[in-house]
Amino acid sequence: MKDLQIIFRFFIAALLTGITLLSCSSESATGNDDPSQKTNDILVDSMASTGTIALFKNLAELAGQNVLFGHQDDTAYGVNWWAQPDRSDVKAVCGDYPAVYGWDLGGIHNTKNLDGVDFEYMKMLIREAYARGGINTISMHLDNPKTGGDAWDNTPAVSSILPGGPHHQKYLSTIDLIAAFLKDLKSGGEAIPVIFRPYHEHNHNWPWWGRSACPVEEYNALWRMTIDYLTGDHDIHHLLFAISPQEIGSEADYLARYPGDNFVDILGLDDYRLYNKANIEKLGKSLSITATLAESRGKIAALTEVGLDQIPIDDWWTAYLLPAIQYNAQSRKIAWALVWRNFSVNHHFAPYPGHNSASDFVKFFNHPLTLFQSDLPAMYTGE
Ligand code: BMA
Repeated sequence: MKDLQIIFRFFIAALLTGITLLSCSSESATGNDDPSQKTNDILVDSMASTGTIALFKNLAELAGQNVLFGHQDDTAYGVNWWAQPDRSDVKAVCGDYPAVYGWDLGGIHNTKNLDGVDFEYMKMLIREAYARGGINTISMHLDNPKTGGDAWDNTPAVSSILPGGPHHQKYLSTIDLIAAFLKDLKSGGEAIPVIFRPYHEHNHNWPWWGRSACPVEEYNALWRMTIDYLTGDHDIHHLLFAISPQEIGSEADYLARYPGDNFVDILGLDDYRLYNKANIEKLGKSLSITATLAESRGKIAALTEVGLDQIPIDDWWTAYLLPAIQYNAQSRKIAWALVWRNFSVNHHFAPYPGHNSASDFVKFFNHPLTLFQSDLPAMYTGE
């Protein structure tokens, strides 16, 4: 066992050296002219904080051995409760918090996000999750910047917010609000590392940054502009950048809308097709494709969104989700799998006490592959 561990550590060290060498061969997206401020050669942000670099390396080390469980808005609310200290439906069912906590900055102009979570309260929950050693990931269902409609208003808008466009400055002021939120995520003066996942599901048609509303060049320009603005103008250095197309079928499919390796740290996948057994293979293959692409680029893969609304299948966790993740040696290399929010009895993706899938979820929790909050090693330290 010990020998195996030594061999494994050697393998990981070799992998990380490989990652460094691979990344050295290309300019970092946010490369700074002043080499003294450079902290790393492996991330999008060449000035990323020590904790952010450690988070990436620790996730890379865990991937392949374990899969972290994540849940959107886990501690903010659940089925039949709202904003209660330390409460979590996941914890109520299995005794532990998730390892990954998802949040969303849609509605950043208001005091509450699009789903009613107060932004100041969300900051507090992010700090609490970090204090427990958990991992925070942030998506953004931002309103359509041209029409003022919601994220699902797919009236073309991106060309109008790119440099030179009539809504460019106004859009940057929205990103200023995002930046202010991110800068406020501190613990003892140190910025809390966050996995930032903007403009998700961009190969589908529903959002204004989606396929029908914006050509690939515009999407890539939007992605790069946002990242450059946050890391450059705002000097924010505690982010890992995750991209997440939805339900892809091939490598070409995945890369059809992709801003480039210099702008992506984590290759995610969102997939909501796991409602029958035939689709276990579909998800397994998609994960395998995603993980293989990530591996060849020195990046991390993740199942950034997955789930079945209301989970009407009693053994969904161990007979659907686990087999999809364990489909092959590649698919199981994803670092985490995050299910969506628990809003109500009619809209939830994790079980709550008394739920028909609760006992199967406990089996999923006890499975050696899955990691929850208390299973996590220190994620923000290490060489
Ligand atoms: C969707 C639903 C919506 C919600 C949105 C953003 O999948 O849960 O109710 O507003 O995500 O969280």
